[in-house]
Amino acid sequence: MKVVVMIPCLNEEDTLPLVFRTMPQSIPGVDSIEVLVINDGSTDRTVEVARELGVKHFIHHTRNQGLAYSFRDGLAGALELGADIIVLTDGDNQYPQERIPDLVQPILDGRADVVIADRQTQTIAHFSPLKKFYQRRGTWFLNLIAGTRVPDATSGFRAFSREAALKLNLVGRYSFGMETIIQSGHKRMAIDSITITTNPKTRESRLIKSDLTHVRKSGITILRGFVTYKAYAVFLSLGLVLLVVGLVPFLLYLYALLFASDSGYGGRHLQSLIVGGVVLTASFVTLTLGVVADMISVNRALLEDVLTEVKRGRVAERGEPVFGTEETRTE
Ligand SMILES: Nc1nc2c(ncn2[C@@H]2O[C@H](COP(=O)(O)OP(=O)(O)O)[C@@H](O)[C@H]2O)c(=O)[nH]1
Ligand SMILES: [Mg+2]
Repeated sequence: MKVVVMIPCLNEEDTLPLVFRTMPQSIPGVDSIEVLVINDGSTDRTVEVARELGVKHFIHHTRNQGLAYSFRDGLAGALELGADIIVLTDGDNQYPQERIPDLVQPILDGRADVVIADRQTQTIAHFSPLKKFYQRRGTWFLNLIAGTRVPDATSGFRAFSREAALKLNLVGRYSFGMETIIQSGHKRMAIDSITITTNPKTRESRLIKSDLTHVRKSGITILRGFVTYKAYAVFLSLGLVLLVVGLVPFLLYLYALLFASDSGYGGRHLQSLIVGGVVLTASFVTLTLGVVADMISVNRALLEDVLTEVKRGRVAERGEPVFGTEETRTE
């Protein structure tokens, strides 16, 4: 059983040594712990510092790619290293690395595919009341859409089973944290959480420039995830609403045409006919789009399956044990 701890780093020379100070040397039930640093175009001594700290595995981005791509590349890299469990932590020593054994335990026990640490944001002193509010509402909304019960949706202290890492296919450039939850929820992975206390702040968050931008971008991620996985439901409900709205004036016109004696072929209700016709057309287009979206989502599901198998094959080629050792495969 191998645990790979991945640390995406953008200029973390000062704080990386602190991260290693609390890194566990051994975990019961785990044979080896390896660290993978994703150097996201750092311009300081991050890489040298990491080497001095004994890091052997690196992924280098020649130019800054952002945290989402760093995470995506880190997952792929960790799989290639033969990880059974992949842990994500920050390079700014925000998270208590000494809790990694607790974080991976639900996966070791076979109870979870994904474990997300709950920072108990309502108790974090340096979070403003507004940030706490967004945090609570955002997490609530995300859970609603993803069908999950994650207490802290934006926490960056997480563990993934190999199977989860194989199945996650991330496309967004922002909020990979939320995107992973939406996908995990949709793919019916078991998500667990443990409560942690974060370390005192070492520096300002570089990711979250302003609360409002964060809310806007997270909102887009959530909506996009919803439309991606629930496209049919979105278009179908919209189409049905439009159908009902369009039918009312249309039927009014029909009624006038058929039964009102003075209407002159319903002439006085021509507006109803126009409005009804336009709305009914919109409804028809929306329903058709729903069918197309549904077909695209079938395609997406197939492509994702292929991608997962390609990744699995690549990991297997390396001579590492593929997920699904004999015992798990027969379960
Ligand atoms: N801000 C930022 N962090 C990055 C980037 N690429 C990798 N990281 C790393 O991602 C982690 C999270 O960044 P941080 O600023 O602490 O964000 P926060 O913890 O979500 O407030 C840190 O370890 C960074 O070094 C990037 O493009 N921008
Ligand atoms: Mg941080």
